[in-house]
Amino acid sequence: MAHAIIFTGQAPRSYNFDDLGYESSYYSYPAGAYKLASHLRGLGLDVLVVPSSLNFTLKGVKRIIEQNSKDLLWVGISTTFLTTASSKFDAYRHAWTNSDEDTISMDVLSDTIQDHTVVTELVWGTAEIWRLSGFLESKYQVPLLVGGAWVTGVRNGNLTRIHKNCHIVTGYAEKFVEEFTVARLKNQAAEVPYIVSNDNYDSEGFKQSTIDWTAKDLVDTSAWFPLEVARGCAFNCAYCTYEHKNSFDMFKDPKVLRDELIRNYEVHGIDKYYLIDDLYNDSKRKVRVLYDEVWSRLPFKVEWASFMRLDLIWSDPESAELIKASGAKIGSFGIETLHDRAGRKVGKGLGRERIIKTLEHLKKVWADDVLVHAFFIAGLPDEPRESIEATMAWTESTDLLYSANWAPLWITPPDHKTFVLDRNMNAITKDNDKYGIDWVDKNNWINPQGVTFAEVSKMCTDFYRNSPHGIRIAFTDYANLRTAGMTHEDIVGLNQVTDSRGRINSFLKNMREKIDRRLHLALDLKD
Ligand code: B12
Ligand code: SF4
Repeated sequence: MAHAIIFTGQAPRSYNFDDLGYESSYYSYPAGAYKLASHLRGLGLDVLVVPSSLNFTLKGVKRIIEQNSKDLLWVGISTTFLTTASSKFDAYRHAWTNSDEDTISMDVLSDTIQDHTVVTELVWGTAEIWRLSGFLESKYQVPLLVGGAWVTGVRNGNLTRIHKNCHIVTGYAEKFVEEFTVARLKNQAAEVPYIVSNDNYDSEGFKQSTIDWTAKDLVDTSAWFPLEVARGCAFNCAYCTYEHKNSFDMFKDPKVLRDELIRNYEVHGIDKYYLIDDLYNDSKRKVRVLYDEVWSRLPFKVEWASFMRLDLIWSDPESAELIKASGAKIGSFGIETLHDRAGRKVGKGLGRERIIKTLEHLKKVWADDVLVHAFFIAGLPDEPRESIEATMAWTESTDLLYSANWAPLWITPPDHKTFVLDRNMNAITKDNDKYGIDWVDKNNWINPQGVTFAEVSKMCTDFYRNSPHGIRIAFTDYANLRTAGMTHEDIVGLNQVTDSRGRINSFLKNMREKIDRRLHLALDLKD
């Protein structure tokens, strides 16, 4: 039985714009669905979260619902990572609807892997959501709730039709699902609109909240788990599309966090995490409070991976030592550019000289114990093509970085503005004139330096294709590789071996087996 069933998962994602490593992301446990489940379980309700959902056909989805349909009040889909940039959905969607099997093979799913950079669609799109809504209405008289980052940022989830039995829920949703579920339990469900704009960003509630894993969540302690540490980011970068930037002091109560870590360890043996925190080191105080009151006071050792910001290491050099002592194994830093003027213009004003000095400081303090991964953006206003090329070459050759990712600058095209919400557009999108942006055609911008989106997209793709090592490991990729069985030293060593792709692939075979095992366990879940 279950009062609610939430389907979640992650769409295929490549490390490298080829097929390398796409399986690894399927095995994650996306935080959003488990967070809602914990919240409802705290009220005594029974919630089933189904991971790796894209691997189930319609038949498999119906089987899981049927087995757990006693007391069912609603079914949900968590869209946070169910998007992909692919244009090749046909084989997948045909198999999803028509297959006699419960699961979809990894090979069919891998065809939906992103083949360009513009994400516009959910893998379970209008037709699949419509079909599921109709099925739930006729068979169980329960609604389908579609929530998560995609529908929060994109008007109506970019779905062309919304079934009357489907409600799109935007924003953080703990409070909404509580009220909705309790009302349905008491048979009091009032009229709920198709689109629930659910903006109750409840900072006090968040600070006291946890994700409490249960056996039903198919916890595999070889995996790295999400740990929500903070919500929101204190900065306001001009290229950023995240709706909760400019929010301060949003990290969890240290005692609550410490108790959560201890419970996870004592009950399940979980000791490896990727932090759900847009910026772990966004204040001096936070790094110290979390070290003093959480990490240094655990009776066991924890390892973690997170986003971080380099200018805050510059202004607080001592924090590097504290972050290492807290358990960090890799930090992903948004450096974006080494071009001083371009950096200043978008809110990354550290500048080339200080960036290099700070990286040297990290090299000294962290050595190979904590890896430095960096994100770069190609095509920032004010940066000439030659400067982008020189920095790309530098990212290949420097030993100050373990790995680097390059992405083209994203500016929402004019004809996407009908479906992207205002708060999810970055400052450059909102004021093309201020940044000197023109549109060559509907998907291709040109900046004052004559650099175009098409050109930088190709530069980024070539960067991946031509890389001698072919690995681009950001903090969650690191977590995935550790889940696949690689040690920290194996990952450090990838930069020294000639066939790093082959080496990664040999470990990713383990991932396929893990996914298969978990799919079968999920298919059999019932009370
Ligand atoms: C961690 C993270 C990653 C990790 C994922 C690791 C993992 N498996 O968990 C990595 C680095 C791999 C990643 C990749 C990408 N990410 Co990311 N990522 C995040 C980040 C920082 C945290 C996500 C998270 O777990 N949040 C915490 C949970 C609790 O929040 P939540 O999922 O939103 O859930 C709440 C609500 O949405 C709602 N809700 C969620 N599910 C449901 C279901 C129902 C039924 C209901 C009612 C409500 C509901 O209730 C929840 C609790 O309040 C967010 C930014 C952020 N702070 O949220 C970006 C974010 C989700 N990522 C984003 C993007 C764009 C991407 C990429 C596409 C980037 C790229 N171009 O490659 C890829 C996705 C590729 C793919 N298909 O998987 C965007 C999504 C924008 C959008 N509109 O969809 C975000 C929001 C950042 C941004 N720019 O604004 N990401
Ligand atoms: S890019 Fe990162 S640091 Fe800048 S506002 Fe967005 S989340 Fe914050």
